[in-house]
Amino acid sequence: MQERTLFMIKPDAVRKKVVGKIITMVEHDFHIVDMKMKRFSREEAEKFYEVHREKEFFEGLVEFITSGPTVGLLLEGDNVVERVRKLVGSTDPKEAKPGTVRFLYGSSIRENAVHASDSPASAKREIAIFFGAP
Ligand code: 3AN
Repeated sequence: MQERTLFMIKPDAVRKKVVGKIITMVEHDFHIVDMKMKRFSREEAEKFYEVHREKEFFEGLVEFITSGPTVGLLLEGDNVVERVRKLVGSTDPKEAKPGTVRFLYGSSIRENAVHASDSPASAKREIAIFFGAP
């Protein structure tokens, strides 16, 4: 089934200057429909991560994601949500499989280089926050 997902390069990876390398990995396997650089406001970041609002890492996560620009890629394809999550790898880069983006470019659980939507419903919500409602 054709799906859409949000793939986002986080501020740590932008600071490391690995945006091009990461986009090359994504482009090899996926169709990029739209792409944009964006610095989140605090309000947008809190909305984006609202499912984590009660977690102890929420404040640090919001501070990190607003600390510099991100790059968002809107991807489309069959089963794209699950397939992109495989390319991204585990939340903790130390547990990520070799060859995944987080294995290659993640530094810590918080600064883990990239984000990808975890379901078609999250994708719809996150795409609206990142690219604006269609
Ligand atoms: P994923 O991005 O792998 O789906 P989630 O949705 O559990 O992970 O968490 C969202 C983001 O919150 C992660 N990408 C990571 O940056 C941050 N995060 C998750 N767990 C922790 C933690 N224990 N400490 C700090 N940050 C965390």
